[in-house]
Amino acid sequence: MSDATVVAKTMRLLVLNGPNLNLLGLRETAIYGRTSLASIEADCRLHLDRMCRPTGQPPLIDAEVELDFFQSNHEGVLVERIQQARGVVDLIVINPAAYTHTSVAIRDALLAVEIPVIEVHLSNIHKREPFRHHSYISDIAVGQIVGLGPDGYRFAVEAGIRHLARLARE
Ligand code: CA2
Repeated sequence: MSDATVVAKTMRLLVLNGPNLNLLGLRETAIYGRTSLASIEADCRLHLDRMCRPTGQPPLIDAEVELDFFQSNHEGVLVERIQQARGVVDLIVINPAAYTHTSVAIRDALLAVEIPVIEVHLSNIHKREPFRHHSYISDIAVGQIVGLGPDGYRFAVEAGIRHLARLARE
């Protein structure tokens, strides 16, 4: 184990996905690509496994990581899932999809549970229509990852773990 190795308790991450992301890989592939949400989840799990158990080098983290993926097309269901996370989830990665640009309810729920948030978008919302430039989440998030396609989720999960590790060291 090297100095860079982080020793921490179990880290519990929740990856939330908003409306229509269940259609990923099936429709609008020119914008959102051909990768399904199930593949994105599998990729995140594989990446986590490599972070925890790399071959031939010390692990980046020496902790158990629990990863929960959840998608809903309904604002209230997402709000309830966020509320349930209070006290049992350490960090939320969220792609609120269209609710990014409309939902004060999701913003308020994230603020209420006091869980750090990383916002992720497949497309670069800042290069798209003006109505997508504003996010109700970005100013309450630890950070925002946009425009990197499915890889953005893997980066967000890794960034989340590094953020929790920094908090644990403080
Ligand atoms: O780029 C992103 O990740 C978005 O959050 C995707 C949302 C969009 O409203 C945001 O402005 C940016 C749309 C998700 C819709 O996903 C679909 C996937 C396949 C087919 C149709 C829609």
